[in-house]
Formats: sequence, C-alpha cells, structure tokens
Amino acid sequence: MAKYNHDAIEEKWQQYWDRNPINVNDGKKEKYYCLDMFPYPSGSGLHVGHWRGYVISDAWARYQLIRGKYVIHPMGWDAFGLPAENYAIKMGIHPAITTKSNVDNIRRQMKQINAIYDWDMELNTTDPSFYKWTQWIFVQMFKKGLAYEKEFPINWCPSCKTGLANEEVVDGKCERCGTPVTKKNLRQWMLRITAYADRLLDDLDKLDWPEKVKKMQAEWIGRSYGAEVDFRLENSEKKITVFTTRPDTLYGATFMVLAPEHPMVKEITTEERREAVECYISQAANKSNVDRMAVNDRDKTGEFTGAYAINPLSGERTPIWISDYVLADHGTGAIMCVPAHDARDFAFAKKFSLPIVQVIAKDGIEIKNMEEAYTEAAGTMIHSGDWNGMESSVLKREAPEMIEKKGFGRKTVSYKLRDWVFSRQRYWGEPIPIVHCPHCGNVPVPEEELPLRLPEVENYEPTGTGESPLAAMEDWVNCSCPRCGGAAKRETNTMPQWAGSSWYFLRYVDVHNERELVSREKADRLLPVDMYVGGVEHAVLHLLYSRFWTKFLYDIGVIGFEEPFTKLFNQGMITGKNGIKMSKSKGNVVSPDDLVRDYGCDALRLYELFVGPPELDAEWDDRGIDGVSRFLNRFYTLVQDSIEKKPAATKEMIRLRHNLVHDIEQRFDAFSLNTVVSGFMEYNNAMTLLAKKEGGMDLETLRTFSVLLAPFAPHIAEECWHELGGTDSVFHAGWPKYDEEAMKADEIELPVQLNGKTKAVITVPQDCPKEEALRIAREAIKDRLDGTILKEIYVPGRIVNLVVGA
Ligand code: ANZ
Ligand code: ZN
Repeated sequence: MAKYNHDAIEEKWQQYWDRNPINVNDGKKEKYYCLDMFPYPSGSGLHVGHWRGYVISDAWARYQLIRGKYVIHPMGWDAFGLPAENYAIKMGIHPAITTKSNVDNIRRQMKQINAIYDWDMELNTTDPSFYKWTQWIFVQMFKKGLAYEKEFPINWCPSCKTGLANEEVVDGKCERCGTPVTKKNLRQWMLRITAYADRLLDDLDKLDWPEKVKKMQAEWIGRSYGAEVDFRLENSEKKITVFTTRPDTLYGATFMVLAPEHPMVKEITTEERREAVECYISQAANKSNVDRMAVNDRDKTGEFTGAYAINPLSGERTPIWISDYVLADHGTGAIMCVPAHDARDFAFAKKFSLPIVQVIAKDGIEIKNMEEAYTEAAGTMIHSGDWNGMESSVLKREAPEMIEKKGFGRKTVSYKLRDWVFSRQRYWGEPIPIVHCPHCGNVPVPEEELPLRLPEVENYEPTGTGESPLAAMEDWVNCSCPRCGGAAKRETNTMPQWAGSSWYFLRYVDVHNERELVSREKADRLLPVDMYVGGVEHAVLHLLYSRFWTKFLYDIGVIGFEEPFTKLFNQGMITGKNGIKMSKSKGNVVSPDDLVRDYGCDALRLYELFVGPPELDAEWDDRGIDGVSRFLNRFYTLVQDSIEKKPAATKEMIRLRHNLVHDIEQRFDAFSLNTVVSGFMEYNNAMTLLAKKEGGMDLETLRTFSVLLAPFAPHIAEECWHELGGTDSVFHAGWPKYDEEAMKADEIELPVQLNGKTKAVITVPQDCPKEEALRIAREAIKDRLDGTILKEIYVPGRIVNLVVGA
C-alpha cells in the first residue's frame, strides 16, 4: 500500500492547480475579499511567525472558496521606508535594488505556503505606476484644503535625522532606533485628519472588529466635551483662555499654568521673574511630550511669571505659572489648576506650596488634609458659591452652558487626535507633488504629469539640516511653475511610509488601470475588504489612516463605501522559547524553509494553526510538528486501506460524519482554528477505531473529511479526494451539510437504579416513551427486586430510578 509522500503529492497538485485554476471569477459568484496586511520586504525574509498570519487568512479564504465564493486574496509589498534607505547609506546600494532582491526572496518563501494568492494582482508601493496614485490622492487632498503646510516644533530624531509623527515616538524615543526624540522647528506638510475625527469615531460602531481595537482607536481620537474659560489678567483688559474638561471644579482653580511656548508668556512675565522664566523655556524645548505629560512625576518643574489673573467665578487672584506639563498644542495651551481634583495639579501645588481648595465632597465629607487628589466627578459641591449642594456629575454636564450664558467662556468639543505630520526629510519615499512658486505659492504638479518620479541621487545621507537629500539635486529641484511658467522649486520632502499602506487595498482589484486609481465599477463589485488579517501592532495608526483615506475617497466619489475593512482579525505573535520575540539579533529565528522540506507544506500549515488560539501569542517548538505529521500519515493510510476494502456505511459511520461536519464548521466559524485541527485528530482516531471494527471506513465519510481538511492541508486533501473518486477539484465540492437528526445516536444506554444505586444498564431508542422505558427497566432488574415498587422516575435520555419498599 502507498505511503504518504508529501513531496510527490504537493508537487503534483501544485502543477494541477496551475493548469486548472480553482478560484475563478465567473461574474456570477458572490465575491469575498480576504486580505493580509502586506509585508515590508526586509532582508531577513520570513520566519514561522509571519507564516502564521498568512496561513490563517489562507485557510479562511479557501473556506469561502469551497462555500462557492469568488475569493480576492492578493499580496503585495510595502516597500518604501527607512530600513532600505539606511542599508543604502551603509552599503551604497540603491534602495530599489535591495528592495527588489528582498521582494524576490520573500515571494519565493511565500509561495511555499501555497496560499491562493492571485499573483496577477501583486503590487509594490515603490512602483511609479502605484505611487502615481498615492501622489494623486495627496493632490486631491491639497485641493480640498486637507493637505497644508505649517511650521512648528516637531518631534525630531537626531539619529535618523528626520521628523517623526507623534505616533512614531514611543516613550519619548524614536520608534525605529530608540534615540531620545527632541523638538525642532520645521516647515511640514500636514494632513487634516482631525476634520474626520467625528466620523472616524462614530463609524467604529459599524465595524465587526475586536472590541479592544475599537477601544484603542476611540481613545486615540479621544473626543471630550468641555469648556473654554476666559480668565482676565489683573489690572488689564487682556484675557487668557483655558481649556478644561472639568468646568464643575472652577471654584477650586487656585492657580493657572501656561505651556512654556504660550504666546502670552513673554508679555505677562514681570521684570523680577524674567530671567528664571526664560531659562526654563529653553530647557523645556528639549523634552518629549510623553515625558512632559507623565502623571506620577514627583519632580514637577515650573516657574512663576509674577502675573495674576482673576478667577471669573470666585473673583480670587490666581497666580500664573509656566510648566512643561502643559502642552502647547493641546487645548489652548493654558490650564486652570484644581489641585484638589487633578493629580498633576496636586503634585505641582505640593511642590510649590500653592493653595488646595476642595470643591467636591465625596459622600458629603470634607477632607482635612488631602493626601492625593480626588479625581472623580461624584459628590456634592462645596466652597463653590451658588453651585454649593449641586451634584458634581450633573454640574460637569451643565457647567459649559452656564459659563457660556454668564459670558466668560463657551462649551467645546476637543480631541486628542492631532493632524498628521505627513512629510519626511528622507530619500526613500514618494516625492510630495508640489511646486513652490514665488508668485503663485504652492502649486500641485498637474495630474497628467504624475507620477512625479523619485530621481536617482548620489548621496542618500540625510542632510541633517532638516532637508531631504533631494534638496541637493539642483536639476530636479529647479523647475518651472505649472501655473505661471516662472522659475520655481520642487518640494523636496517625501511622504511617510504610511502613505502607500493607507490605500493599497483599493488598488489590488484594478492594479493595471492606468487611467484611474480604481474603476468605480470594479470598486462597487469587488470592494471593500471583507476580512482583514494582521498583527495587533497596527491596531491604531495604519487602520486609522486607512479609514481616513477611504472616507476621503468616498467623499470625492472615487468609491462608494466609507469603511475599508468590514471584519478584522488580529493574530497573536509566534515567539521563541520563553516568549522572547523572534529576531535576528537574538538568534532565535525559525525559518520555515527546512520545515517545509522535511515535513511538507501541509504539515507546517496545520502546525501553525495547532500551536494555540490564533489570537494569542504562542511559543514555537519544532517538535510539535511531528504530531500533526503523524495525523496526516494516519489519515492517508486509513484512506488507502478503506479504498481497498470499500465497507458499507454503518449507522455509526453516518452519525460520525454529521457530527464531524457540525463540529468543524462551528469551530471554524468561531475562528477557533486550533480546535479545528485538534478536531481533525480526534475524529481521525474515532474513524480508525470504527475502521478496525468494520474492516475500513466508508468512503463517503472520508470524502467529507477531505473537503473539511482542504482549507488547512490543501494538497493531501486534494489527493485523497481524487483517490476516493472525486473528479473535479476538492475546492469545487461544496461545503458539506450536516443533519441534526442524523447526528443523534439512535440508541442510548440508560442506567437503572434501585433506591439510588445503579443495578443495571439498558439500551433503549433515543426518544423512548416513558411506559416503554419503564417496562424494559423492570424487566432488567426483576431478579433483584425484593419488595414492591413505590415510585418510578424516568428522566428521558438520562436515567431510570425505581424506589422500592418492603
Ligand atoms: C481643570 C481640571 C480639573 C482638569 C480637574 C482636570 C481635572 P484631555 O481630556 O486630555 O483633553 N489640560 C488642558 N489643556 C492641557 C494642555 N495643553 N496640556 C496639559 N493638560 C491640559 O484633558 C483635559 C484636561 O487636561 C483639562 O481639564 C485640563 O485640566 C488639562 F479636576 O482643567 B482640567
Ligand atoms: Zn507660478
């Protein structure tokens, strides 16, 4: 009898599928778009952790295929960005060359997964035919006023010599290289994502996404309702406006703090305080926002300006300080400080011995010596003039309006979300298609001249002055103005790596279209993405940016939907031993190449899913693959064996078949892919036992098993399907149906008890009527009965209990 030879089988069916494509769009089938987050083509290639996500999405895609859908399952390359450029700087090799060889290597590795990727749809963000449209979208945003220039202090990585978005700064350090981030005043291109804040927040409700991810997005957008309150300066008509989310605490505002960068600071600072204040301002410039905002920092710093403002409600004099815990670009850059009810204000007041006035009494109790701020809006107002006795939570809601009526402020909505810093002072990115003309100002490159190609340079090194290496290319920089024809200069900043990934999913379905980003007809028919699979590290930025661009393209009529990803699945990470992240530097990277060679693609696919619940991290252990490999061998052998013996299907076999379909389908639909694999193993064991009893397993059940197995281990499934008599591909077999009735065992065993002790076991039909069950039970124990039956209890399907007395 033939033994399972994965090499021969996998080779054979790959060739078959090449000749007979299984996923064809006949225009009649319903579409299903299953997308992987596309990879950055790094030089180190794929490891078994990358495989996991791709196998998860491929199993899901193939499931939809068997269910009769046309599946869109593309792959591409997110290939602009710093690593290729840093490599170019080190080795002097053009990033386009390293990118190409990396892509070739990863594509080769990816083909070993044998996913049903449609390689005709392959795309690469560094291709001029692709980034033409990235630039086109930018131009449309510029025309709508959503892309604009602004000079302001940005996060600056002194080592990468480039500006960073807030989101690229982690714990005050550059996300890529770990260098502490500083501030630098630079002219930047910005995208007005804040104009979409409400829609980005409100539409989260429509999405079938993990709650955790939706919550992270909501927090990032951070909408809060509050008030702006005007504080008049003492002895002046001028006002300083503060932003607060807690206007209910206004009577407790005992001092004010301005951001060191606040424009009024210089003006209000008194002569005696000037030197100290100016010194402080220059120090603050070097700290990151994250450090500045830290709540628990006991060493709060600050300086008194010497000036006072008047609390508009209490009329009290409130000293005005500056401190770096107030950020210049949030709210109004000035706050009223309520030390009794805000932790940072409390720390500041303690440090500088400023007064603390409690205005909210929890359970009506006033605290003698406060040891920490009471930050909840729950309790009764005290020391608050005509607000005394009100409930703080009610007042919090109503105060903005009351303040507006009294004429010293207005209600506000504010967001944590900032506009998106969209320029980078680097080489390896999409050139921003703008011309600076001394007469016309900023003029977009005409659409018919796109793509604006990234020119070759001699030197990739960032200049360090805040200009991109493109600035040194005079031929390229000097141009004529598209509007007036006069001498003008090109923008030399490039786009961030996020640009291409913010819309690539729209392009796959019409990747060769030279006239449009995507034809409206194809967009309507094939988009949006039904299932998006990728790592949780993209839970905020990539997904938020993609949603923003999708909404914009909807607004200008390019597409007819507002949300790009209907369903989202975040797979967990595969780690090395002890949960350590796989990385080249730690030497714990497991490459799939050897495993595929030794065990075959099917075994590795199954093992990737078997290692644990797909949403959780899992530790890799090579040895585990033996178990799944043994299962494949046994299944294959069972099939060979049964084909020889061709036993008739028994009731038990049919029952097993329906239970099998039911269990696998339920687990699959719940995305519990690891238990699908263990289900295969359990049912295979059960089949093997039955086969021993009956001299083989019936072929219909084995065919069904092959179909269910196909999304996971496509080659062996196709092989067995054909050996069992299938003619067309197993992927055209249709997903098997189960019958609830057929799942039930038709005879069941019932224990019979006498006074609560089991004395016999009887076999009765599944839905045995009461009288019949009792009759059989009495019959079974008649020899052991010493007394009269007083009571008969029958719990259908469970038990018969006879109560006997003398
Ligand atoms: C008075 C107050 C009393 C506050 C209280 C809080 C608690 P979010 O939701 O983050 O916007 N704040 C306002 N502008 C700030 C800035 N530029 N830098 C640092 N902090 C700033 O938080 C709004 C609250 O953060 C505001 O409400 C303000 O402090 C502070 F018991 O005002 B609050
Ligand atoms: Zn001009």
